Amino acid sequence: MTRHQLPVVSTLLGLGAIPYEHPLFLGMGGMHGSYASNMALTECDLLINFGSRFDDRLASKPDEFAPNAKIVHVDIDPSEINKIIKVDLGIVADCKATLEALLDYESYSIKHDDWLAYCNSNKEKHPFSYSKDEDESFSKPQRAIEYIGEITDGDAIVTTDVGQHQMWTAQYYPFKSHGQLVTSGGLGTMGFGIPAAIGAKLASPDKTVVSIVGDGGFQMTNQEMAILEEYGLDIKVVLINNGTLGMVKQWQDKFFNKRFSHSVFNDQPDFLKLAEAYNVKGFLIDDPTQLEQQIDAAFNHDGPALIEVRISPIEPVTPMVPSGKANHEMEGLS
Ligand SMILES: Cc1ncc(C[n+]2csc(CCOP(=O)(O)OP(=O)(O)O)c2C)c(N)n1
Repeated sequence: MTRHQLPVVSTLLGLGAIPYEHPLFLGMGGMHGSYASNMALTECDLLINFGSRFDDRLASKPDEFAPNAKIVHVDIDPSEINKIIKVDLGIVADCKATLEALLDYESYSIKHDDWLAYCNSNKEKHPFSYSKDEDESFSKPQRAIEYIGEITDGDAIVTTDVGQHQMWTAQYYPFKSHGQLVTSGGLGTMGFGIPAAIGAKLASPDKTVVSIVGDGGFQMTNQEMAILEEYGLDIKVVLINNGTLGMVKQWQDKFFNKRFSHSVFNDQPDFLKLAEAYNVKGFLIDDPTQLEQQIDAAFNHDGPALIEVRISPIEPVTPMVPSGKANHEMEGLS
């Protein structure tokens, strides 16, 4: 990418393949992707897809996906080629080998300074951003994740459940290398975060392992906290508590006439007591002014911790390409 100065858009599962801070990285594309990524997908004249399957979160409206582009699709699985997007060139191959082979094209050169400048200007035009709550009674999930990114220097292994917190993690944690984000992608496995973090910590005991989970998903596998004590695993579980099945509620709000069916928890257990029962130290963040301080305390604690971050039940993930719309039809841009 660097040699040919090609801007890069990532899918959820590809995050980290190129560091967030890399000047050629435009961000995640698709439904909750960045403006710069979605405009690049929409306006590029050559798109080379390495190993992603054009799923409905990236190509919500296949007929209008990358409408101006010649499309090349490199994938190890022949059944992926021409499955969702008809491509101009399909290459059934190992992506790494294909990328290495491309390095041989020393003499290949294209001039696209204007295109690069345009892509970069889009990064500045609409970066991911969030506003402060007007009454300031809730913490911002984006800030919590951004801050965890700062104190872990973007170097932690981060696992998630499924939902809004997963998308905020994708948007705000500054991943540096591939494999750092462990999330279930298209399988949409709620409750994946803590078990995945256990596996990650056992495999990489020297890494900081953070599990960012929703209050819905947490209630599916929180009993796995027993393993943290049993195996002495220092994992920080960050529970983004909006008192709702947030992603479902966001869709009900936007597309289903605000019929909040079965998506709001009227009662919740005391999550900190639950953690205590498993000998996991609990930290409650119910005052946004204490956010950084409490996160510091939890990360400085020698042992597993549950950090419950209380956020607004109506905080949406933005921007958003509504289901069935083309990528340039993002809503909620800052
Ligand atoms: C087992 C399972 N049931 C239902 C869903 C559909 N689903 C996707 S996101 C979501 C809400 C998740 O809520 P929560 O864990 O609180 O996370 P939030 O969206 O609030 O961050 C649901 C129910 C799913 N992916 N998996």
